[in-house]
Amino acid sequence: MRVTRVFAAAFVLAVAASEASAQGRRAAPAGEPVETRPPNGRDQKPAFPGQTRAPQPAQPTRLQTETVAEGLVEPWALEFLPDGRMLVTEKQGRMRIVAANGRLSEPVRGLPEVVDAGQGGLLDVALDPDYTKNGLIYWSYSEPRQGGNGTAVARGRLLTGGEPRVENVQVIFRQQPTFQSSLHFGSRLCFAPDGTLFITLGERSFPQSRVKAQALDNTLGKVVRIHPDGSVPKDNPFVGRENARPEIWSYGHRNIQSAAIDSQGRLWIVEHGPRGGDELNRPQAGVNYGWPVITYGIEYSGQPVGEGITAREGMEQPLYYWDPVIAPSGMAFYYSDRIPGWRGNILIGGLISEGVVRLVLDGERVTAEEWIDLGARIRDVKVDPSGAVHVVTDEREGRILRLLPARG
Ligand SMILES: [Ca+2]
Ligand SMILES: [Ca+2]
Repeated sequence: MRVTRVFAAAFVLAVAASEASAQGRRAAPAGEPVETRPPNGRDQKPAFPGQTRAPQPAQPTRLQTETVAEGLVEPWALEFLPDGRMLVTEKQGRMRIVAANGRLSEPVRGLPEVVDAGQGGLLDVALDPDYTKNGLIYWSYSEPRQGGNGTAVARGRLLTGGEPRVENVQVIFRQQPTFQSSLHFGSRLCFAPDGTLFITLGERSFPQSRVKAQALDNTLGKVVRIHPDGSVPKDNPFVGRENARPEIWSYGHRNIQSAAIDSQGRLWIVEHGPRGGDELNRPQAGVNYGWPVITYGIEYSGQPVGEGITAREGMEQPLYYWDPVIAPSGMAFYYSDRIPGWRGNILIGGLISEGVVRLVLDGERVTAEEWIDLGARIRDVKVDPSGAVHVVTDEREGRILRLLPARG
């Protein structure tokens, strides 16, 4: 035990040399929005004041960045185990346990095969709310199937002594229908305080699949809510409705790769928009979030999406949107005082934006937006119990970085 501690201390000294400072990107002065480029949807107007381009905070956050671990291949998701180690997925299909000193375990054995293509692979991971008692973990992945592939969620008991492995693996959810696509799998996993599991999904991107986000007979472009064993909660909004999948919670989504539960137990998501049109939403039971009928932004081709409209009766407006996009990844709420002024903020990993996007909230309104520039595509964001922010970088030689207030 003593030897381990000494080794850990030596490692921290070693990483100290690679510390770099990070701070809010200041393309524009304080009080102005960080985004200064013109929107892609040139003629589009927000539905209410403050729906996009909130001002930057008066003072930029000054942080220091440390490298906690290296050598991960395209890491996708990070979760803390109760003992301080980290569970990390690698998109190509591996899961590893990362010790506090940065040492990587062998890949966890017993995971099912994944389709490692495009956006597909081994994706999110989550711990059971009773993990300390039952050892259960849950993971999402693109599942190879007859005629194509689809997002699936499995669970199993994680054994971390010796060579790590999962046992009693059970698939608890399969997105339907199967589709041949390497795009828009979603898929974050979030446990609500009532013990139900939210799964956020994509619509597989193609014109013939994305329209299914508006239909209730499938699980493309949906948020789904199930019990941990895969059964459907009786109070889901479409239980008992004809031609509707009972596991659906909300619909009309594009590709949700960002999700977190707030201190009141509510689910928040950020979904990837088209060219322009990333959206912050707080999905509520049975509500239609509009894709692909209404959206901000335009097609990658430059054409309007559908009729090119941003609002329609019966379709919910995003709480906030970005045009141009940030390309959201993982997301976390910050409930600590360790980084002053951040309590209650949303932190969103940015792929294109290469850092962390921080949103200050007043209720459901975004009142300020700051970009923490990290110079690398960020794939997940997690806060450890001490209030240190951890991110994984979306790289062939991926890293875990730790963000703390700058010294001095
Ligand atoms: Ca996760
Ligand atoms: Ca929407």
